[in-house]
Amino acid sequence: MIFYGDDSPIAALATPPGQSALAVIRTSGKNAVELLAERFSAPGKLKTVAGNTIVYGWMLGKDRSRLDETLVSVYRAPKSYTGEDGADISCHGGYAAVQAVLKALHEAGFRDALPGEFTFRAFMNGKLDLTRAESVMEIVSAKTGKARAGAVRRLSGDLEAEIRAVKEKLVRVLAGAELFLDYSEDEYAEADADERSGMLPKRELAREALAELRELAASFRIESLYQEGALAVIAGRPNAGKSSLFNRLVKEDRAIVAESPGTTRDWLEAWIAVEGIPVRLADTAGIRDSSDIVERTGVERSIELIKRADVVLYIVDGTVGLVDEDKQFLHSKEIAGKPLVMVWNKGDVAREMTETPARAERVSAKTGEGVLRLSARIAEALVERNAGMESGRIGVASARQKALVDRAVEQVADALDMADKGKALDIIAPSLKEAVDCLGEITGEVSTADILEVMFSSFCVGK
Ligand SMILES: Nc1nc2c(ncn2[C@@H]2O[C@H](COP(=O)(O)OP(=O)(O)OP(=O)(O)O)[C@@H](O)[C@H]2O)c(=O)[nH]1
Ligand SMILES: [Mg+2]
Repeated sequence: MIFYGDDSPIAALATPPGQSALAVIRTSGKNAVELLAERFSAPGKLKTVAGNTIVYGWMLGKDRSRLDETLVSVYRAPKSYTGEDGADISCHGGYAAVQAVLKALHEAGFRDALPGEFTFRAFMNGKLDLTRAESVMEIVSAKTGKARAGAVRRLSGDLEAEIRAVKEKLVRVLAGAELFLDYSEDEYAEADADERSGMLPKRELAREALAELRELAASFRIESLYQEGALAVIAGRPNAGKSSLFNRLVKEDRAIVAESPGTTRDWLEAWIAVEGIPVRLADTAGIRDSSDIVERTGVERSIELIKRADVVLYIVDGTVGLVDEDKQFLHSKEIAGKPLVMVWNKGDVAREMTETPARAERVSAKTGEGVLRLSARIAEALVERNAGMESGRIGVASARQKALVDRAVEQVADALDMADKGKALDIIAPSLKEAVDCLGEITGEVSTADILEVMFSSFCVGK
């Protein structure tokens, strides 16, 4: 059984397996450089160079035969990602080359790294707090520039600083309260009458902290919008031009377009980036009553998909205008309360726009006219739905962080509520203490082995 948290020498491929020009194999741990030197063509050099130095040489087999030509970046504790001694081996990116080097490392005494074990060690050695450790995986999986930018801010410590600042406020409130708890009765009698009646000193500071915590909790939805993305479903009557618009937005001829209504049956999907938001765009079968069993099944599936959508793009054929079937559907329960973007399509030949249930965008899937404006509308609808964060502020990004912020909000709100009701300080203080602990858990000052293991095991190997 292998556990996180020792300092044994570990190795892992940090780049995707497969054929590529180069691959990077990472190592870290006790005596990592010395062990590596046993299978390196220039062992003396490797063992004596200063940290952050690159050494050229060959990785060698058991029989000293050459396995692959490499460049080895040597790191010395504590100046490394993990805070330990280690080396990154840049070798050739073929399957056999990588396997040969890994085998040599195993023979030299390295074991395979567990998922996230490098970052785990970095955390344990005080190189990163937990918010920054989590942001490492966010960067690895970021699908758009905005998602990456948010993750980079967290990696740079912006969220850590924000959490620490709120925590600091609560600690000051708590310190004030504990001072009062320590007072003898005489001293208490002399205490400021205002404070005494309030029972909880520095209550304004607690309120400030609560407001900031609430803002942080609300920021989660917008952050996860950029990290996880959203589902946008194209709907409308047959022949409105849904598939044409899908192709236009995907920038590829994916969906079949035809003059006959009822062309699309199975729905299609593709990921696109809309103003930095990863959007899963789905093209569906045109909605109408049909006697054709295949088409009818397609329509049922469209409706199922619409129910799950984060935003619906409802396409109207601008050469026909809004007809009863459109109106019926737009007032149906499937679409009620959903963010809706109306599209007046076939703008190149369409008639004047008439009244629609929501402001419509006039576009032409054929010429591309109006499509940029449409993208902006889609982004707007998604952001509005997830609003709650002042722009420019950094948000919480993981469900773990969100749950802890929520608990802190609850505890501080409880504490303030009790204070307002004139409850004694010794009853109020534990709630504040719990809130402080929650915030400490977000950054990892307070943490248990279980939590860490669950968190890091979701990382990829080699990170
Ligand atoms: N002039 C013009 N024709 C368009 C435009 N968009 C779509 N069309 C035409 O309208 C017809 C139907 O287009 P589709 O994209 O297949 O329509 P759909 O909504 O996917 O239809 P179903 O899959 O049957 O529900 C095709 O002949 C397209 O060439 C447009 O912006 N301008
Ligand atoms: Mg279609």
